[in-house]
Amino acid sequence: MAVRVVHKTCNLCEAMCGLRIAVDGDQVGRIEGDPEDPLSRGALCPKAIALREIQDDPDRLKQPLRRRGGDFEEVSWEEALAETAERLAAIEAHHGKDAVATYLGNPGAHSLGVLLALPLLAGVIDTRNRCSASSLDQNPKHASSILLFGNFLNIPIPDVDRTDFLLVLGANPVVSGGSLMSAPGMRRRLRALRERGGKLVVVDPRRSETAQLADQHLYIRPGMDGLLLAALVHTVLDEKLGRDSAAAASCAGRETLARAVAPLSPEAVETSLGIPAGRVRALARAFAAAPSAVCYGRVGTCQHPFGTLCSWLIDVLNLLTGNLDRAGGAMFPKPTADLAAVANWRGSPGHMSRWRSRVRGAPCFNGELPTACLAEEITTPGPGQVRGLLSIAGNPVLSAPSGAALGRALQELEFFAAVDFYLNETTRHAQLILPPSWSLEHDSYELLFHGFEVRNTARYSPVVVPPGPGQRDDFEILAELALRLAEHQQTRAWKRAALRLLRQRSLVPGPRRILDTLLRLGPYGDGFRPWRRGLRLAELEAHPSGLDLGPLAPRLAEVLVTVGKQIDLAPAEILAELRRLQEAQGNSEPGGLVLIGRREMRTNNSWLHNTRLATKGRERCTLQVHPEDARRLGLGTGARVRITSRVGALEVPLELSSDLLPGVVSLPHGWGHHGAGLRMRIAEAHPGVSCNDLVDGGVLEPVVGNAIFNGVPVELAAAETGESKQSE
Ligand SMILES: Nc1nc2c(c(=O)[nH]1)N[C@H]1C(S)=C(S)[C@@H](COP(=O)(O)OP(=O)(O)OC[C@H]3O[C@@H](n4cnc5c(=O)[nH]c(N)nc54)[C@H](O)[C@@H]3O)O[C@H]1N2
Ligand SMILES: Nc1nc2c(c(=O)[nH]1)N[C@H]1C(S)=C(S)[C@@H](COP(=O)(O)OP(=O)(O)OC[C@H]3O[C@@H](n4cnc5c(=O)[nH]c(N)nc54)[C@H](O)[C@@H]3O)O[C@H]1N2
Ligand code: SF4
Ligand SMILES: [Mo]
Repeated sequence: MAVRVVHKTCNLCEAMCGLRIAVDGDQVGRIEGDPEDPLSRGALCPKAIALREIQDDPDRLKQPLRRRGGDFEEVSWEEALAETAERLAAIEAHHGKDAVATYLGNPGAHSLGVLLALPLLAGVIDTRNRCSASSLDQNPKHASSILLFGNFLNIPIPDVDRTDFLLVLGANPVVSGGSLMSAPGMRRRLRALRERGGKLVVVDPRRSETAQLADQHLYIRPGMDGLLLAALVHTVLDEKLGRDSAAAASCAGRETLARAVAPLSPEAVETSLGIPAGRVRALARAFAAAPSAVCYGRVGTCQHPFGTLCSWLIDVLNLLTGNLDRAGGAMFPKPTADLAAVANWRGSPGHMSRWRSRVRGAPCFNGELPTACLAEEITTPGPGQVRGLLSIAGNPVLSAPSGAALGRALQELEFFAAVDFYLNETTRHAQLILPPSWSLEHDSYELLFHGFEVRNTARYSPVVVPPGPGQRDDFEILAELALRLAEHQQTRAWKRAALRLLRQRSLVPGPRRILDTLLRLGPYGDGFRPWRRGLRLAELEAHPSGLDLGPLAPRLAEVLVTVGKQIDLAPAEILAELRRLQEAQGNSEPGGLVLIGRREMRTNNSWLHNTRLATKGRERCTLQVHPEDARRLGLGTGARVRITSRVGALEVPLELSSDLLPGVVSLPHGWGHHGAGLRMRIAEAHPGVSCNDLVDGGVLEPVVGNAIFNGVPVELAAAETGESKQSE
């Protein structure tokens, strides 16, 4: 059979590289970057190969599994779906709505099927115990957008291709591919920035791969970014470095903000921050004076004790210097399917914490329970106790703080179903696993991430290889579950019958129809007016390399949905955080060792480890320690070290690295493939340890309840044994 080439957007990370995949029959062959993709222009990273490895992975589940004793048995889809709906409905009926929790993991945000089925599911699983990877990741960014612009999805994105000055805090886009800044080929883009005379400044406790490309790298002690950002904003206000702009004209509360940051001048914070005041002032002046500039912060400033404050100060620094909503600054993309507009239309543009968690009273931001609270909500008796869980595309046992404790809590659930194609550290605790087809086996569109890209583009991906017999995609599984749950909840016979008919006749529109509708109703669509030309799915299909919709253009006036279209520079939440920052500065103790994370090119959170790509060659799950610290502690090269935090202890191989700020050690997350009953043979042979067994889930960022993964106080000692060890 002739080899076909199928165009596909890589869905592994937010870079959304356009790929060309050679297919011979059902066999996936060569994978290369698509030079005609308007966003990625041929860029890709080594992880693209993993698409093929996962396609061919014999450990990937294709048939539902049901727990039987200590093992699993294959069951039919009918049995699996019927039982899942029945058990979840029974828990809800007996113990109330909040007794069922849900967890949505990161790949769900890349899955068209998951995203389109979520509103259906949310309609039937009406619980306060809804969790997701967002509270491990970007909720502080959403909070900043709610506070400033009124909608959690309108996030200003660095216009990296046109800026003259990029200030990066707590992100390593050269390796991560960029996040809330879809910008494939970041290395090339940053080189282009410097070639056109622009400047790159990186603030990071580690000389990261991005810092290595920078004009200036400022080392920062983890958790100190609030001080730096407040001092920058202070300097801009104090020295009147701001610039007029339409955005600045919409602001209220400037004087209150100036008063709130007054005690946080570069001079006042110098000792705690560890960066000379003169350098901070010089940075503020250079940033403000650049023809265009943009400050960008990601997980390093979100998984942070002051995550919301940092994210907000970053947006405000851009705003005050006239860099919000203008070319080369921070801009709002205009996606084909405008989910922010849909959220406005549905009356759900996002909200700050409206209630607190049952057990510890943590803030539940934007309708979600912090994932770090899930374990205690399962194990603590009382009204509202979680007894059932539906997890979709997530592996929180490895990805959430105090992951080992969550693993133990999952065993106490009355019922747990997971929609996932791996039998991993989380799903092994489920009673039922419902495996969806893999990304290459269904069509796709990055519904969410086109809203966060550095250029407006759109690319639809068709099926690359057909799914095997009986396989179902995420949408089919979740929509069916939603309908079955609705049937159980219905007390009227005729409504139950109507729902059954809908389900049995497959009358619910599928992802293609819904996507087409979203496109037609979106900013480039025909609005269903026959006399108008406009974007439809058919047009995307006619452009397999994607459509170029042009560079980002100003649209603040259009996206702003705050009262009176005003931007409040002094919201109560932020003023309180500035006071807390000031107090924390007074109490800051001179540091012992602290732990930070690390992402590496060949891994993606916890779930690419069952590939040769992620596991061949040198060991990646190592603890990096600065040579000075190692010498002081008497730890030699090649040694194994015991690392202890307040909540756990691990033994790991040591790797010396002078890229770290002394006093900071680094361990990647997503490893730790130990435990009975896993079905990931390659990962199990290269298990590593889970750094989240050291991260303390008891301490959360107070505004949105985000997890704090970095800056964990730890102690090191020579290991007692020769093997990587992890408590179960
Ligand atoms: N210490 C530390 N911990 C962290 C982080 C950190 O920086 N440091 N980062 C955090 C961040 S940013 C994130 S986003 C989270 C990620 O946390 P999670 O999303 O909970 O974890 P993942 O490892 O991404 O697991 C994804 C799961 O989805 C499954 N999957 C993959 N594709 C699909 C699909 O198409 N459909 C379905 N149904 N399932 C699929 C995989 O098999 C895997 O089990 O981790 C967080 N944890
Ligand atoms: N290869 C690979 N790519 C990925 C992923 C992956 O696991 N592997 N995960 C994907 C996901 S889910 C996400 S959310 C994105 C994240 O993408 P990024 O936000 O770029 O994430 P990281 O690469 O972890 O970069 C965070 C940086 O913050 C630094 N840091 C840690 N603590 C602090 C601090 O207190 N202050 C400052 N200023 N810096 C600090 C770290 O040293 C690190 O360099 O990456 C995505 N892409
Ligand atoms: S950077 Fe790598 S993982 Fe991310 S989309 Fe591109 S090819 Fe895929
Ligand atoms: Mo993430």
